[in-house]
Formats: sequence, C-alpha cells, structure tokens
Amino acid sequence: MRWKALLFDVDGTLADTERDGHRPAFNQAFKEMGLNWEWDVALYGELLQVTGGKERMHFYARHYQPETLHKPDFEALVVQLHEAKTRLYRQRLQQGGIPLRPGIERLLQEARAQGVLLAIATTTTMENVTTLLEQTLGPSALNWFQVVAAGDIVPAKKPAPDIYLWALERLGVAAQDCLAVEDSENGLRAALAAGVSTVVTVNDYTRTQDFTGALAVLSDLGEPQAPCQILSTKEGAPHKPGAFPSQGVVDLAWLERL
Ligand code: XBP
Ligand code: MG
Repeated sequence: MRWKALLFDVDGTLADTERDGHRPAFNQAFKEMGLNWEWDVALYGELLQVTGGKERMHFYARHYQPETLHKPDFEALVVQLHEAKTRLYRQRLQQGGIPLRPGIERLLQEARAQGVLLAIATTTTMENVTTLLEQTLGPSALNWFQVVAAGDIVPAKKPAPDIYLWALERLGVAAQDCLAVEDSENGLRAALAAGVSTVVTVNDYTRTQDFTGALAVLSDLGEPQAPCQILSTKEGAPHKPGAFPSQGVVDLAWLERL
C-alpha cells in the first residue's frame, strides 16, 4: 500500500459540524455571557477563514465589535466564552444530531482492516474530537487512531503546518507516505506545507475555495447507494473529473492509484 497512514481533519471532513454545531454553540455561549453577538450562517462562513474558536472570536471582535477590545478583561472573557461554547457544543454532539459524512466510517474500517494507520489533525479542541468519535463510532473509537493531534497543542493553527508536523512526528511515518483528507483551503495549505498529499471533500462553506495542489477534490467519499463525484484532479492524475470512482466510492484501491 502506497499510503502507510491516513490523516483526517475533523470539522467539515469527518462531519458537517460548523453550521449547525459550532455556530449555534458560539451563539448560545454569547447569550449565556450576556453579549449581544450573533453569528448567522453567512457571517459564520466569513469567520471560518480563521481557524480555532478563540482565534475566531478575537477576529470577530477586532472587525465587528472593536469597543470590546478595550475591556481590561477581554482575554479572560474569550477564554470563558470558549469554555462555555465547548460545553454547549459537546452537549449538541451528545444529542446525536451530527452524523459522520458519507464514506467516512467505511474508509476508516477498511484502513483498520488493511493495517493502514489512522490519525487526526485538527484545530478543534480535543474534547470535541473525543465526543464526536464516541458518539458516532462507539466508546472505543478513539483507539482506532494511533495519533490524535488537536487544538492548542501547537500554538500556530491551520493553515500553518504545525499540527500536521506534530502528528507526523508521533506517527513515525514519513510525510510522503501519508495522505490527508481535508475540507478547506486552510486545511489543504496546512497539510501541503507539511509535505502531505491531500484529497479534499468539499461542503457548503468550502466548495468555492482554492484547492490548487490537492490530488483530488471530491463531493464526499461516497457510499454504494449514494455515489460521490470527482470535482477536479491534479494534472496528470489517472482519475478524471466528472467521473465516479468505481462503485461510486472512494476506497483504498482508488486512493492507491491517485
Ligand atoms: C476547525 C476549526 C475549529 C472549529 C472550532 O478547523 O476552525 O476552530 O470551528 O473549534 P479545521 P474550537 O477543520 O481546519 O481543523 O472552538 O474547539 O477551536
Ligand atoms: Mg475542516
């Protein structure tokens, strides 16, 4: 097998968590803390250019609520807001409303059966990853992954390569033997800057972004009853845009030939 390890992003890639998961949890946290901040679906799309919840709130305050920056306790407020948001987001996950995207569980299972290592490389908070995996794949799902790289373990978040470099070092696998699965331009830039080839599965927030350098851009990973589509491929790749992969699903055999 050409790929010794698959590295998965979480938000937008394993599950569509942003619009109906993180976003309403932020809004609930703002309300709890007595702020009149409200992130609607369109504004949140703009704010997603900044990865990391605390970093995103800083960006929003700077651009939309500059007067709050002068509060002497602004830093502490962001930390408190983020703690509340994490609690509220995990409650949402525990209510079970956010499923994995098509093909994710199938590909994870195939990789495990074939001895391909699995890792997570995400900017979101570790507890969020744990809760999503346990909720969707069962209580032992964290053990499926050799490495889980998440949140503040590196100071510079995506598009910086740091989270991927951290994961690669712990995996002990060379970057050229790894394949990343991402959903966003920031994620793609992070993986490529770490030397990791990447396939992108788009979602409503990311489909118009620039995915130059990706091996392939796909609608999703596909299921036999719901085939995926190849939106574009890197020049010279054997798989052509517009086509469906065999049986409409991205599996290890298809990834092998990329
Ligand atoms: C995900 C993110 C995260 C979440 C919020 O980016 O940007 O910041 O939106 O998570 P990626 P936290 O999919 O590229 O990893 O609030 O826990 O930071
Ligand atoms: Mg993502």
